[in-house]
Amino acid sequence: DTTRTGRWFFAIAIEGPIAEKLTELQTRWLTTLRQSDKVRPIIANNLHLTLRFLGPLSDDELSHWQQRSRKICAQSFTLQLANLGYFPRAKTGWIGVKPSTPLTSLAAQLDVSERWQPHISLLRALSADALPELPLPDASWSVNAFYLYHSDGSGTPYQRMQRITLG
Ligand code: 2AM
Repeated sequence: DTTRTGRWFFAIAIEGPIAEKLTELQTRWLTTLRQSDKVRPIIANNLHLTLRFLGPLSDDELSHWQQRSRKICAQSFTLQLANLGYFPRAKTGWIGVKPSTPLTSLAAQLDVSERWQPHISLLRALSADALPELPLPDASWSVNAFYLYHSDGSGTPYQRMQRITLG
């Protein structure tokens, strides 16, 4: 039963010119590191902003979330890149987005916790005491959809299982 394994999550896909800018940022960030051999940049096809992490799901749970996502009522909105950040426990380097009401209200409809911090992960297995001083891409773009993603845990590109269009 494949639906019981792997990880499921709702996320906004990062694509096209924004993914290109973030790939360049990954490269620039890597060059600031003394020891970059272990660090794993997230491949361009996998760049995303997680709205709600679900983990492994049973068939029933999967259909519950698919139905719920179809009922979501949200308009398209603009995202804008912000600061760099680092999660020490997850050893993940990321870029944040400017907080915005439409993003928060979309996340709220997916029962996102109070601790949710919208970010786009860029580097895994990163050990960092400080964030580099890098010129950040000044990018804003329109979000018209999000996806239910599935990851089989093998590091291959995430599968987009369902597209949810915003109004
Ligand atoms: P991350 O990008 O900060 O690592 C798929 O694993 C996505 O779900 C990733 O974007 C990951 O966040 C996010 N996520 C949130 N909570 C998670 C958890 N407990 N375990 C794994 N991934 C989680």
